Amino acid sequence: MNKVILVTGATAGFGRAIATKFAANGHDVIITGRRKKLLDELELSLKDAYGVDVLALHFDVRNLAEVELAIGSLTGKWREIDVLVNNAGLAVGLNQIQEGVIDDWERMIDTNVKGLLYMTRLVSPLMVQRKRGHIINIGSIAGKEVYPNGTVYCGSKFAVDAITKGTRIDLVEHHIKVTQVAPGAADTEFSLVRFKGDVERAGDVYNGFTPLYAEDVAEVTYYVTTLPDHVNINDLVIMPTAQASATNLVRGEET
Ligand code: NDP
Ligand code: 8X3
Repeated sequence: MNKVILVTGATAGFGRAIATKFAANGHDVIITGRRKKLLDELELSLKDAYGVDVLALHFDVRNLAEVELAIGSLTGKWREIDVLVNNAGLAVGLNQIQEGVIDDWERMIDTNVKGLLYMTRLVSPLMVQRKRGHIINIGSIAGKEVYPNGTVYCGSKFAVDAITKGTRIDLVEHHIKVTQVAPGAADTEFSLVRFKGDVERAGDVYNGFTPLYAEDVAEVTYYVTTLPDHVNINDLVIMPTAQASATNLVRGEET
């Protein structure tokens, strides 16, 4: 049966790969993000390659009015969202707390925590009405372990961990699955964003080991939606083989 999947942050990285994976398996996708040109290109390429229906919604998850407008604009089958993937997120900066940049903190907390909450608040009632649905929050190993200079990013992802657990408790009586997918180091635009466009510094993050790729995360995100109705994966941590924990990464050998 084909489903309707809404993926936030589909213009790059995991979100783009997740939308592609679902479309490749015949599902209709709602793709969202701030970069309209990339969204429009993805819409065309998914329709063309897989013949599925694609709806591109251009908004910033930090802006409640924009989120309300976007979800409020859905009609017909697009309101019957089977899977919400709360993926939009970012790290900005890498500093000790006493030197932290307040604007960086606000971007992370507003996107990773409040944006995810806005989306969940607006989409979950549609699922409750239908007594079906699956919410997948993209957390991080940074939501399981704190690492140096990552206080606020880690704090935002610990919040995603807690919000995922609470959401599951709230929605269990409505037969709605809630899953967290928590990846380790993955080569996407993530580090370029964290280091504010510094290509060299971003590239160094992935030197000397084989990181996760967006397609790896898309694979497991898709997998958790393929299980029988009575089975839910609560929490899935996916790491590069070369990475044992947030701070324990073996470099020097490509695996
Ligand atoms: P990318 O930077 O490649 O992609 C991030 C996506 O989020 C983009 O599509 C971007 O779209 C979207 N986004 C960011 N801010 C907003 C916003 N305010 N409103 C709407 N969309 C937004 O990073 P990843 O794919 O790596 O990251 C995806 C998620 O995975 C994030 O939550 C991140 O924290 C998490 N993660 C990443 C890991 C990694 O190592 N890469 C590991 C673990 C978790 P646009 O700019 O067009 O708005
Ligand atoms: C993103 C990966 O290494 O910053 O969540 O935790 S890391």
